[in-house]
Amino acid sequence: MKFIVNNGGSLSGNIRVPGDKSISHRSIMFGALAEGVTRVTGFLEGEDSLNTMRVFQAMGVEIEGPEDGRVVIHGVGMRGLQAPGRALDVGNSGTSMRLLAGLLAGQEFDVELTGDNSLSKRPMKRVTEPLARMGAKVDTAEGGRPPLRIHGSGALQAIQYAMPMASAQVKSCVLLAGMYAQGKTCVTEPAPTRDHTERMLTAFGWPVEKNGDTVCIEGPAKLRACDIDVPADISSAAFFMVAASIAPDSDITLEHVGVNPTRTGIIDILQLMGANLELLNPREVGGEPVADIRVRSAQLKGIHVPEELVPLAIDEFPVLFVAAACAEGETVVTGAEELRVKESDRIQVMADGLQTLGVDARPTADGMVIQGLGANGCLGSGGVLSHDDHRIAMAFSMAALRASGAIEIDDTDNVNTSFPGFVELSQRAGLAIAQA
Ligand code: SPQ
Repeated sequence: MKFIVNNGGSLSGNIRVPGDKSISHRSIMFGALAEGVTRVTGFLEGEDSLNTMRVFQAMGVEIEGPEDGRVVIHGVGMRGLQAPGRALDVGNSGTSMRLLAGLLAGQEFDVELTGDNSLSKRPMKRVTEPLARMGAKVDTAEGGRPPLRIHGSGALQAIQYAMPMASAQVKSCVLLAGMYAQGKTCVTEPAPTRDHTERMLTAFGWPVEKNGDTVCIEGPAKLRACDIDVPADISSAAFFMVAASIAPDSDITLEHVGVNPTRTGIIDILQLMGANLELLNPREVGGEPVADIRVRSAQLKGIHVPEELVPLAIDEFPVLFVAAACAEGETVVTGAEELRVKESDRIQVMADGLQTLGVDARPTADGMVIQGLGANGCLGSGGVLSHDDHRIAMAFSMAALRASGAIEIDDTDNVNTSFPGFVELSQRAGLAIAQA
């Protein structure tokens, strides 16, 4: 599959992007281990969260749906999972593999986790190392890559873990393993990262202690089923925030977006660049803050992105680089080396694509320096490669709004991992996009 996006256009109307991927994964994990029936609405029916769902079905959990975002999970309790009898394939999903590694290390059976080509290149030592300290035995392929072979022992030791990098997946992995350890497991993070795991543990009735940059849980305990309303994914909404900012005469409202403060770096960064964003009707839904976001066109300016905002916007950098290319002046991103180990090397791949479109984008070890084209500037046209990375494909789709001709993006199947219906919703919003 490829996208062909004709240049020009503006965005308008009200749209709701699909459910939050991070929250959808966690709703299945906690719902499966809880006692009782968990009802989820707004579930992301994308390949990544569906893979998490299939994994638990393979371990004997009855899950109904998804149907229009509704999922019903019949929890089996902390000790109710069954050995799957085959390797568990999580496809492209780093979140599934890293969180499941922690959760499965606490089981009494052996299990193998595999993934697709892209996931098989991603680093897993970051989770196997703390798990080994907890007494888990996890084998990896060479260089700490997938597949992971997890030898269940059922008995883990609680640890105090200081994470070497700001990663919500590592933090969540250790906390999930900590549910199966005797005593207090604590994780300290070098910078705040998304806290959906902590919020959901609390919603399911497991006490969570938060002290500055350290979060602790104590095992053993039980999870009690609850209802979860998944808000629209701010990482998916981000494409339209940038699109409406860079395309002239745009005025769009993104409905029911999750605005958890550990995820709103994109809003802060765009506002520093001069974007016209308004948060309307703020409310709280099932322990997560939600708002409608109105975005109107604005002349963006280049900035040095504050490093403390980087982990709070980590998945939004592909599209932020597009915003920087349309801004007036220079944008500098530093402290973002984690971008190199996502579904693709998001620094190199974005720099290559932007250069193909005539932008002066210079990759650095931990970020990028981009010379913006300014108010009257136009990106070039032609073919760019997504390297099978959903966020790269969607970011370059938005670039066409300010290009001199059509942009063609190769290998776009992967967009279904996080944003099913992307083409149709983008067309409705005003993008001249087709797939072939
Ligand atoms: O699940 P996956 O493939 O790792 O997805 C990505 C994405 O762009 O959708 C990253 F490539 O999101 C991660 C995110 O980057 C989802 C996530 C989570 O749900 O806990 C945390 C972040 O990863 P990390 O490594 O910073 O913890």
